[in-house]
Amino acid sequence: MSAEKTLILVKPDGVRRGLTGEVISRIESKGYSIEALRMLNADRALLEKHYAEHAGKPFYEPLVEFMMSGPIVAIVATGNRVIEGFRSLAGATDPTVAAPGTIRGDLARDQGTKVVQNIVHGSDSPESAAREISIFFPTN
Ligand code: IDP
Ligand code: MG
Repeated sequence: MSAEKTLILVKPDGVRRGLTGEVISRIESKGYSIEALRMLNADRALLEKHYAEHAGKPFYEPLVEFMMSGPIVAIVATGNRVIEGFRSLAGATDPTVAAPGTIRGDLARDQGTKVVQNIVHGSDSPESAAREISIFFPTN
């Protein structure tokens, strides 16, 4: 059976603050492999596809604007149960209450913005992972 894959994004706040290496280090230190990686400036069309499930929510437009505010780094990581494992490394969505020891708990906090700036994205299911990987790595 081939190893599971997930799509991880270092969001613009993470890239701006120089935390890309820290995020990659945590992924690799946990034992997952980096299979693909690219830095890009995501445009609205790409982000609207990626965040389609959130369309209509109050934080949707701020989220899309935030994700266009600077470069992001897209990563495909692999390993058994990597989807669940990376969500665990990332911590809770709200960085104020994300557990210390997690990426969001250690490295992010509430900035008083309309959208929560929390360093990383990680796919939440095998279906999301396949869909999101095909958006960011169309040839994979
Ligand atoms: P996740 O990134 O932990 O999977 P989602 O619910 O998928 O969280 O939300 C996507 C992103 O939208 C979050 O990472 C965060 O940046 C932002 N977000 C989610 N819920 C809220 C909210 O209630 N207020 C502000 N921003 C939010
Ligand atoms: Mg999500």
